[in-house]
Amino acid sequence: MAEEEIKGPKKKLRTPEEASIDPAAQQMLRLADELGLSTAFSRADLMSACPIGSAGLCCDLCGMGPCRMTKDGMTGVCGATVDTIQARNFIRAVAAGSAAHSDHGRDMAFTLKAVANGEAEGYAIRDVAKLHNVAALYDIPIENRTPEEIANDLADLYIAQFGQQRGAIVPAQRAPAKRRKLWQEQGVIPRGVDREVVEALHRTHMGDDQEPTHILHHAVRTALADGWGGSMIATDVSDILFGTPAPLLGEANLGVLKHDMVNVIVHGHEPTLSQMVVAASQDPEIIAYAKAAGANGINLSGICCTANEILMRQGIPAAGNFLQQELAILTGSVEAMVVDVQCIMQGLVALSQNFHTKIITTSPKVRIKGATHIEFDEHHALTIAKNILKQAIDNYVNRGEVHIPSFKSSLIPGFSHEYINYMLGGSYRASFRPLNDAIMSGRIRGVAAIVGCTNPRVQHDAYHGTLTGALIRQDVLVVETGCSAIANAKLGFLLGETGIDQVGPGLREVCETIGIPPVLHMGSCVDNTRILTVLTQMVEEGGLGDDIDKVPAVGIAPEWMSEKALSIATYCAASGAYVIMGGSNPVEGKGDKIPDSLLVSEFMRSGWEELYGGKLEFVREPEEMLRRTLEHIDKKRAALGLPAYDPSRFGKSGDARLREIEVLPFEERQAAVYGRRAAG
Ligand code: XCC
Ligand code: SF4
Repeated sequence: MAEEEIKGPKKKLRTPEEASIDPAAQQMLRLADELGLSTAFSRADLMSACPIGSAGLCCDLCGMGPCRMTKDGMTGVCGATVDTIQARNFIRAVAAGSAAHSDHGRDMAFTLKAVANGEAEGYAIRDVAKLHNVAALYDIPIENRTPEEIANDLADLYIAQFGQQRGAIVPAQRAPAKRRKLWQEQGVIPRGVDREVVEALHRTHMGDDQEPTHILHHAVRTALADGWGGSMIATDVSDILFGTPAPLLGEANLGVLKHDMVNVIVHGHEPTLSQMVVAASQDPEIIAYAKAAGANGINLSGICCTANEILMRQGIPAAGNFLQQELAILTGSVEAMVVDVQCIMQGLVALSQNFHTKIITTSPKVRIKGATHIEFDEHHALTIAKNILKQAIDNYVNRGEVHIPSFKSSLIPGFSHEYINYMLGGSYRASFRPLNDAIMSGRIRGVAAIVGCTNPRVQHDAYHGTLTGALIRQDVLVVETGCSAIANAKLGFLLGETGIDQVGPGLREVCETIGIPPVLHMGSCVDNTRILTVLTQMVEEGGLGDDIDKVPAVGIAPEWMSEKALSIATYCAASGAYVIMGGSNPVEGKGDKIPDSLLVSEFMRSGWEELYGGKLEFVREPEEMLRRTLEHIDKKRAALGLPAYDPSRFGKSGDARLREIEVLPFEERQAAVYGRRAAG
């Protein structure tokens, strides 16, 4: 076959401006073009997504196939129908996502166990208060016990959640009472994390579960094992070991890379490794080693959720989000990119061969051909982290031409649910009351969580930015996690002062009063569980209904790409949230050609809404995502009997009033401030 036949007609490449709205990314994409190097952006242009597979219409679950459903009434060789195939593909993705998050949680729990028993070099229990709070949730005794004793019990309890066979995973107790009852009735409370994932795989083996709604029922259970299980455990333990995040100043974008220092990027997800690399980079011996190599020290930064983990705890800058991993290498300034698990592109290694950058894999689960492997082990973490950094320093002499974009933005990350609680009421009256009141009065119209990945099939960062900008203008408080948070950090939304003029009048009053940005960075993707906790606390505070599905809130992953995102979407919907996913649609209906292909997506919308009060929709256009978000928020407000959203009622106090007064003639200004004309 001629090459042309394999590749098909020549595809059109997007310009850097079409590919990303980020000027730093655009600059690196121009460089890639000049150097003739490929990135995920150009590869996405050349590789059009398979229209059958991307809509979930291809089944490759057995050797009689793969079977591709392209016409109405078609079935696979085994007789499987379109809707069965779509549901099976979907639950498999959810299972993989749930497995990934939960395995991360498992590793965290094992690290906690090792720390409790003095077997983990370099780690300590940083946040004893959080340890006490979490232990108390499960009646683990606290009085007269050392943190290590308590942590040991908590670690045992958490480790047991993965292999538990019967009963209910314990973190699910933390959901609102009404929600737990509903899950109980539906039979979706996970028994054990691993059990649900294994069952999802078993059910989708050839010749098993073939009723789409029955398959989706288990997809819910598998996803809940992630959100109220593995991910929640990951967040809890990360906070206990490394500290619960609180606001601090950070920076984001490729401009954080330095010309005169050894640049080391940590990329992936688990904070166990990255936190230790942070510690090692501050070690005098390592700094001296870097100086001896002619560098001004070590400059650490992060990519993907690892970036979020160390950004919100130590203020270590984020070099970028998912689609910037290759762009960082293109700068020519990165001595080592240290990766652990998830969202690591194999393309990194091929690209790095054009530069001096060393790709170092560290997880026993992840190797990439051509990368250097230095296996991480939490028992000797500090030694290993130092070894990794020394390799990076040794590589500094090999640096060639460097192109570091100058773009970077400041941000304030670190809004854990504990901090949100505290900031609203102070140490003595910490509560969600002020937030609930602001929503009830209409100052804040509602809450939107904009989360998830970036995807080269849509313009990088564009949907995150457009939606966030539009929502805060309409007085919707935005909370952020994952790569979306980094996108909005780069756009300057995560800073109090910047963009405050682009905020609706009511939300602006709240932000000015409390001193917060209109967009709150709540962490990495496992930290979407912090959003579950915030929603639960809002419910428990009162005034916004008795369950999560009553709260005027929406979750959006406008540029999603990973299976983890599908798991998150599913557990949020089952927790009562309205979830909108952009980009591609793995259960896309081809109603004109295959009417049955609408059944699965319709069930996720109306079926789940009936059962759980939450629903999942795939929407391609950001304008439509925005419209549905506002419509949903207003509908929920009305159902609670809250006043309809009316921005004209707010914005007359605080800084806005000050700005009005500032321009008045002196005497009127005095009158406005003191309520009378100045004497004399
Ligand atoms: Fe990966 Fe978590 Fe997606 Fe970013 S947002 S591309 S999953 S790093 Ni989670
Ligand atoms: Fe085809 Fe059925 Fe095998 Fe799937 S399980 S590949 S539909 S024969």
